[in-house]
Amino acid sequence: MACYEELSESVVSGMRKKVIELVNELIAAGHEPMKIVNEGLLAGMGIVAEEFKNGEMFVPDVLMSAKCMNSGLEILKPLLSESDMKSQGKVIIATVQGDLHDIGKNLVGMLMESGGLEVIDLGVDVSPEKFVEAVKLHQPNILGMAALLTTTMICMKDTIDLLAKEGLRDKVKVMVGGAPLSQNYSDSIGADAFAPDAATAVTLCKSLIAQA
Ligand code: B1M
Repeated sequence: MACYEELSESVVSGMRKKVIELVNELIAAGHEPMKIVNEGLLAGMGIVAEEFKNGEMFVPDVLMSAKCMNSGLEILKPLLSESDMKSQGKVIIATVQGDLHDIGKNLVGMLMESGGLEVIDLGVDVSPEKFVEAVKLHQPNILGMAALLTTTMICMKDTIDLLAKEGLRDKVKVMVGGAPLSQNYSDSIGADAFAPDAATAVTLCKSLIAQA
């Protein structure tokens, strides 16, 4: 008989077939779909985020776990009520102009989705104008910018300045991240938060949304 612990362990281990099998077994046994999400899939991703932060798990394993979680969610989605599906907040995320690195940004986006946030990913090489246009269109709680090159970090400031020029700066919280960044740099460009890793990004997003 499948249990939540076995399901969360299978997410952590990246065993996609097992996750699908266990989710189906739990549904067939009459378990509440939202409980399967929270106590099985999300519990597993919580462990993944923590282990990744502590250097006990690496990028490919995290991606496998995220795939497992998504496969489980796909089965459960049609069974979840509208209120179950309500997102905890909306995040726009992208890599800044001139920068094509997206591995870290994708990881952050996946963990955010796993953590119950709605994520709109604009991709890579995104200009300040595109960011601002997207903020106007989607009205997110958080605008997340990633940069991996010292030469592209400055685009984050350009975007924040353009948000201010367009009267949008107080409408959205700005989070920045990427290997060359620091808390000092984030402060110097007027961002609201800097996350050194994906797990912290999720925690910070949620606390920024809760504070607003
Ligand atoms: Co590039 N590259 N690269 N590269 N590349 C770096 C960044 C570099 C440090 C390598 C080096 O020289 N040692 C260097 C930058 C030097 C600098 O600016 N000072 C560099 C360079 C120079 C270049 C090119 C210019 C090389 C060339 O063509 N001459 C070129 C630039 C292309 C461009 O962007 N215009 C280039 C190209 C590439 C590839 C295409 C080959 C490939 C990218 C593939 C891809 O992303 N799809 C690549 C890669 C893979 C790297 C390294 C090796 C790895 C980056 C990575 O994915 N790390 C990198 C060296 C390194 O970092 N050690 C390097 C793993 C990832 C999980 O970590 O992205 O830091 P990271 O994300 C973390 C955190 O930072 C944080 O959470 C993530 C998970 O914990 N985080 C956020 C990230 N985004 C966040 C957003 C948030 C919050 C947290 O909120 C919004």
